[in-house]
Amino acid sequence: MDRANSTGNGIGLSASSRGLWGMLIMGLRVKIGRVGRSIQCFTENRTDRLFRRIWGGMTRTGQRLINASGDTMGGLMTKFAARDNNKHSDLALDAVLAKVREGLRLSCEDGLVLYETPDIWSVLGAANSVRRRLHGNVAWYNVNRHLNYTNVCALSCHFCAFHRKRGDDGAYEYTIDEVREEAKKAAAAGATEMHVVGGLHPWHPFEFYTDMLRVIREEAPRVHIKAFTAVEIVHLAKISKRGRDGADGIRSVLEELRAAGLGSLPGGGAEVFDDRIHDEVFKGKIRGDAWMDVHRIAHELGIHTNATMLYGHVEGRMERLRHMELLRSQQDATLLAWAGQQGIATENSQVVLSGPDERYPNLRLPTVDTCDTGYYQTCIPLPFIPDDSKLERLYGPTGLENMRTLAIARLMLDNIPHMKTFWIMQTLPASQLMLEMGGADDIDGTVVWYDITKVEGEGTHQEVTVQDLHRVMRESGLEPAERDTLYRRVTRNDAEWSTC
Ligand code: V47
Repeated sequence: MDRANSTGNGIGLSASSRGLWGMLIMGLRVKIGRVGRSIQCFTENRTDRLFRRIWGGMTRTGQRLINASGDTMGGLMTKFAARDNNKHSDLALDAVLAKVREGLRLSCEDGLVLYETPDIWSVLGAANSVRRRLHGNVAWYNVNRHLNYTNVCALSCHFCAFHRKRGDDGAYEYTIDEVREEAKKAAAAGATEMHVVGGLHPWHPFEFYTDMLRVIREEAPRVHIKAFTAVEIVHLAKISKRGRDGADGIRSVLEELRAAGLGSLPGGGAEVFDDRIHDEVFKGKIRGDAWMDVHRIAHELGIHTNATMLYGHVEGRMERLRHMELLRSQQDATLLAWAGQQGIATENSQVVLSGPDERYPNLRLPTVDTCDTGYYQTCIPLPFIPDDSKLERLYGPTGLENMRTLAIARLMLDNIPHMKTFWIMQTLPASQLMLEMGGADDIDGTVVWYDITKVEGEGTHQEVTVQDLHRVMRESGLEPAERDTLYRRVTRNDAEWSTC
């Protein structure tokens, strides 16, 4: 790999942006330059003018936008949320918003009402009120590094612009020594997490993967290794001749990886749990049931995992909702015993964590210290980016659809503690809105290199600084809180960090 040196200290800000404001307000797919430029926009009059036009009198004091009554954007949304209890512009929302208020589980049909209502503000307001029940004013971020160790892949999924065959233009493979160097850099930059995923390399032996984990562990012993999607885990079972052993094979692969340094599993590779979509755009990949099996086994072993949903390609909204429903019912089963210990009522074996405060006599949310099993910590809705893929003819979702989908995921996934926006795919300005008013409580992360997707015309160096993230959150009236991979608060003292 020949990459420019990066200290990872985060001076640069070079990711690109799909024009947020245009997309958000008009629902059009408009692309404007870089995140750098977009962030800069926040400090420029142009944005202030735009805000004033949109928000009727919002203005800037220091870093925050306020209206004449001193409301921040977040404050206004909280008012919207309160208002939507009684006054919203679509009567079809009545029953659904009442359920949210009372902490009752939403059905897929409810989800469809939220998708179809023209009153997106009420959807956002409801998601924001749930996010505040769960996390108050806190917005989580982490200092991380992504390592995409190869783009050589045995599969050729239609939605994916990342994969190459060996020898193709742009194909790359990290050596173990290069992985070691990346781990050194991550530790030097104070990262608490390395997120390691790659293509299904046709020739790497199983030992390559355990060696990768070991060298990261050697060079960066404090850095949590979140590695390998469920798709890679199944691949590893195959190449280590455990593919025919079903759940036992997966279990022994996970145990071996854990012994070599694996800390948790990322949420990638889930796409949309639907066989029709699977056969159309990612045939060859494991199906949804196999993806969920890997996560179930990881949870049984006490390994925490995340979940994604790749939307905005050929799936419909109901298929997204069913995907959420499947994740939710798996999480019910996982958390049932823990909920019993906490005195949380579990009608029909459902574990709803997002209701009014009085429902939770002890802990509202599971933590690594209180829950014996692993569980889905966070969901990350991923908007499909068509550029350079075989599905380039598609437009991908608009800004409004992204806001709505994340908000609906927050409302539907009432038992997954966190809702994360991945700014690399959502853009940083859109992620700011999702944190402030759309139901997200978490953002990934400081990043540095990301190869799997990049917005048109951009390189793979995509980085924000901690200061950038703090600014984004504070401007929204939120309290930035650094976390580690397992959602423990991180405190820093110069170069040292610790969790509590
Ligand atoms: O698995 C691939 C998706 C995923 C495209 O667990 C695409 O904390 C959009 O899973 N357009 C990788 N998406 C990213 C991922 C992730 C990211 C951040 C945090 C976490 C976490 C997980 O990206 C892939 C695939 O689903 N993807 N191609 C595309 N063209």
